[in-house]
Amino acid sequence: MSTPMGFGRMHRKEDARFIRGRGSYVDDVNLPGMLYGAILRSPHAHARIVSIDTSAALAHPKVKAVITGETLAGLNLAWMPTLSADTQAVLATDKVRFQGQEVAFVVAEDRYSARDALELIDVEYEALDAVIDARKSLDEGAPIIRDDQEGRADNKIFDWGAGDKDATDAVFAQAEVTVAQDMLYPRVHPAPLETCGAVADFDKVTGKLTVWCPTQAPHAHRTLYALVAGLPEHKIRVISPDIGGGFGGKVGIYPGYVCAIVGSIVTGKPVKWMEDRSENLMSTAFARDYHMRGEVAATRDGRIQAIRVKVLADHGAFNGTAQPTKFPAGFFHVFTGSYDLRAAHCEVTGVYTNKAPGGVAYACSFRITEAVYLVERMIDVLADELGVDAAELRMKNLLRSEQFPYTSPTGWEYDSGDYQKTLQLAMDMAGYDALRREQAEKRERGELMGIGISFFTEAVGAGPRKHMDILGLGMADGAELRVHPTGKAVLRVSCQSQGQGHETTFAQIVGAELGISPDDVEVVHGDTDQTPFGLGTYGSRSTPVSGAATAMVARKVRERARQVAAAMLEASPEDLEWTVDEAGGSWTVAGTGAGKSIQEIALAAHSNLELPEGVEGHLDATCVYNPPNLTYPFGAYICVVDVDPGTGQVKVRRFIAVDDCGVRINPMIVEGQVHGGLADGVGMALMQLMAFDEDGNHLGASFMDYLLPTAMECPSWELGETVTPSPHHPIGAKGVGESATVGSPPAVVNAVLDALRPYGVRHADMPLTPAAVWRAIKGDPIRT
Ligand code: PCD
Repeated sequence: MSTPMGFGRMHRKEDARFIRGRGSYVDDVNLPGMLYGAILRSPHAHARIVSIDTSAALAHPKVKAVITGETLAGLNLAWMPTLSADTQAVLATDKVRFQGQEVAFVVAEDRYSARDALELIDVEYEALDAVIDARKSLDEGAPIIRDDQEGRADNKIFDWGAGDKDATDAVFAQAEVTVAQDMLYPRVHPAPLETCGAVADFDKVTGKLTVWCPTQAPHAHRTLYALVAGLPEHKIRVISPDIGGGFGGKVGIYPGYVCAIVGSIVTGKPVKWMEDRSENLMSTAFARDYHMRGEVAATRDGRIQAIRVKVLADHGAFNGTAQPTKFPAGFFHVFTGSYDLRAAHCEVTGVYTNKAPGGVAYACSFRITEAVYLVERMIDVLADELGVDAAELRMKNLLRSEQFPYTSPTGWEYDSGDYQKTLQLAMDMAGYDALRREQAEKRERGELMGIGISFFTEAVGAGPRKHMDILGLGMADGAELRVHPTGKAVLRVSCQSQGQGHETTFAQIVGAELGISPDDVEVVHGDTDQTPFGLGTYGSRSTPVSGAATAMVARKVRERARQVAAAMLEASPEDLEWTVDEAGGSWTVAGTGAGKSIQEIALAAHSNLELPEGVEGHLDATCVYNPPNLTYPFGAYICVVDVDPGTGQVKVRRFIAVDDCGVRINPMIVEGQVHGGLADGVGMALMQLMAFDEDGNHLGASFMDYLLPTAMECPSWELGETVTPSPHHPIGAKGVGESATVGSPPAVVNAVLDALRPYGVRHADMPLTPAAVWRAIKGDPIRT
């Protein structure tokens, strides 16, 4: 595959190392004299710590240090801030609040001795009643989980609402038809193949701390460490090496990272800590866990008028969800979906439970996945009530292209869209009418075939400084572009690839703007000493924010090149035109054909060419991009399933996904992103659940119990695209990394429930395992 000058399909530059097994992950970092850490975790979901005896562990010949909450309390590090302005115990001091919580940290000469020594630590616990079901967390007499917080008398974290309650209630009071449905978006886990870990190296001589860890947000980590530890930022270097998947689970700071740092400070040696699979599933950030009740008001002829939503959000023992602080429930605002509504209102109550903290945006811009699931299930519930086709109902109510930019009832401005076109394309690709006919014939024969649709709008690219921040840090991203004398370039960005292919697509953006080959652009990321400040990669924000910064910085370079070219051509800069052809980019004198290529200009910029007053040499530039708005990608998905009435087994036979993420930089990468997200969605809809027993024992701490989708469960995806550029993004691109994870679960669930229509089942909660489907067929759908 040849390398395009700018946008287009090209193989990923980073694959040269990945497919040869030459990637370098945190566990590949091995430093001289390095020690190994291991974490002792709580067996209880809720218990008071009576005493901790570490003497036997300390006596182990290979143990160098044992750190407890008490050690950390002495350093004022027993608690750390979370991304939502709560605190989280690094190592428990007073109580343990979920099974798997961090209690002590052993540092030893090797990994095995560190693990062995954990068994020598004697902790006396006094078990307490646990709150596992969020619906019981606010009951009178429920045990108080966060009694570390002064004056706390219950388990409520926040009440939040959006929209206009009175206007919405008024529409409901007059409505011809209303439907209501309770549903759970269950607790799931990002489960990246690479678990979390860190190598910390504190150099006593220089006072510099270097931390390697697979963080999605290296700069935010560094600032937090600086604030908490009181070290200046230039004495802290965070290096995020290659990452084996993040999916939102690697945004926050985990206790293990802090323990590795303290371990290095205490022992004077580098310390490595790597989680195992069970630790990852039990203690790092989970996602979702939203108990939702949706209501829709409509006219009898199928005009949707209003939506009303109540949510109980289970945030676990510490409120650690990564969210812009001004939006306590993240971006749940998009619960109004892609439809033309008169009024909308939602209320979200966040609560503590004795489960691992998180509420992380797993492949989801904050809480968009839950919102999209809710509204897309509700549309199907309404279609069922009205006895109309679900596609037709959507088509009738989708926003029309002339309504954009569109201000939603919750006050968000959708930048651009052409929704009917996208849904129509998906229906054409699916052969929708023929599928419905096939389904009707099969129903006659007692065969269960289902067709499920979802239409989603996301809000990605957080975010405009005036509206969004994380812990007070604004969400603008920097970019630096250095152009060598030969015209080869180095781009430095703050965002951090976890497999998305930034080294390729960001080079393509520079390539397109400067008319050079992406092969001639090196992308540097993931090292705070080498990159400008910015908030990192999550919520599909890299292309909308850092990608925009990249285009803008390249344009600055191009403008500098114009000044230099003018001096070279003895022309006035205004008379020069920028052109890009197969040979590359150049500034030429309008009408004359005389011109200089970007490479010639770069060389001249570093030469003794005399430049006019005020024109600097070199072409290097920097930029900070503050996005004016989020970008709003959207898509139409159609899923076809066959359900075995004898076993409840669901087979996803076809999946048609039409995505619109504006201009595509690298269509091949975009398709790869969509493939991954669709597989994720099939997993969540059919297989995945973080389950607990009533005492809070974790029932899914391995991949034997927590099921990941494989090629076996996935059909051959059928992808389509429409392109509606974002009007405010410099290259018209919108984010896409999470679209398919957001949009696919409702399509799969809608398809399964469509298959079960002959049994009169209106809703059943995910995951739709064979047992769950079987019970739904028997008239007893699982209500988790
Ligand atoms: N693109 C293009 N075009 C367009 C868009 C986009 O081309 N229009 C491309 C780019 O550039 C890149 C990708 O694609 O490369 C993606 O992008 P975005 O959308 O911007 O995103 P980002 O930011 O970069 O990323 C992030 C995401 C997320 S968020 C998630 S989850 C996931 C996804 O990403 N993760 C992951 N995907 C992925 N992949 C992989 N491989 N791995 C991972 O880990 Mo969160 O919030 O964190 O939850």
